[in-house]
Amino acid sequence: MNLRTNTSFAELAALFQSASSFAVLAHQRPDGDAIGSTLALGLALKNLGKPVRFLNDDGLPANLAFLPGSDLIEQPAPGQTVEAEVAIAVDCANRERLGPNALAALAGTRIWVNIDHHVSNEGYGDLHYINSGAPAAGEIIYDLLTAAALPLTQEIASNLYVAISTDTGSFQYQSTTAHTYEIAAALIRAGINVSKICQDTYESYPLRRVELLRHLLNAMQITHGGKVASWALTRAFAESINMQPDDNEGLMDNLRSIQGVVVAAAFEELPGPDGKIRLSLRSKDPAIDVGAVCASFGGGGHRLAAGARLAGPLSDAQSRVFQALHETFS
Ligand SMILES: [Mn+2]
Repeated sequence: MNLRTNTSFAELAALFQSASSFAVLAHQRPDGDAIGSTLALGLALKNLGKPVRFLNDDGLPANLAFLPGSDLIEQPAPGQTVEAEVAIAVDCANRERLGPNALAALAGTRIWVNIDHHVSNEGYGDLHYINSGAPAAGEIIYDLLTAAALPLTQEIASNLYVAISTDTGSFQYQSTTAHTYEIAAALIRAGINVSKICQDTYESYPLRRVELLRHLLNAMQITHGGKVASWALTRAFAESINMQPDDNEGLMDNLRSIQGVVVAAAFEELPGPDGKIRLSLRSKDPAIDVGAVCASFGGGGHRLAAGARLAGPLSDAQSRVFQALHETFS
């Protein structure tokens, strides 16, 4: 719930012109939308001749290193200070998810701006622009850059294309609109190489990811009369293949692709002494609000895509979530 109203693109455009320096950052465990939006906005500000720092608390995931400008992403070290007059958070529903080192590094920042598309966004920051109808933060960044008359270079366009493509399941999810396709057309007109970008995004996976897919296909469970497909990834298996944090990104699409399945659920035993379980839920039916299910476990997200962290052990977390899904269906 946003307690205050959105700022305007005009006000943000004026801030971009008047401020002396910027930092752009996104949520921890960044995905294509987080990094693509960070880079697109940051590069546009850099092209104004302003000093820009590009931060992510978890750094750049290896699978996004093909993005133009990705070498600019810095992972702040504990205790590091980053000087910026304005910090702009993109694609991040709450302040904490920006990460402790990034937040500490930017503690001296004068103005915080929050640009996001998560319905659960708390409206943190001095100025915010939240559009929960946008399928990706990248779509808002495109609209903002256009409104601010900032040039859409090929580098910026490539980052926006990946941001939007990855958050829409390649322009397929329900949130995808005619406007989304119009933006894609504008990005193509800006000179991006779509087939190369798609190959870099969707056909350049490490073998570890295919090992995870094999595990998923062997371990998946179909429950709730065929409406729920779930996968539980154990720490033991993850360690046996030396799994990296982003290796399982998007793998649960294999669960949601099954005929009759309405909700896909992925459980992952996280590393660390507290034995937490990461839950990811995806719904194919707007009447089944997995955002609400995740919120009941202290998490959040969107109606059709959400997540939470639960106390372990794995089997307990599974039965609590299965019970909550059972109640959602009845
Ligand atoms: Mn996003």
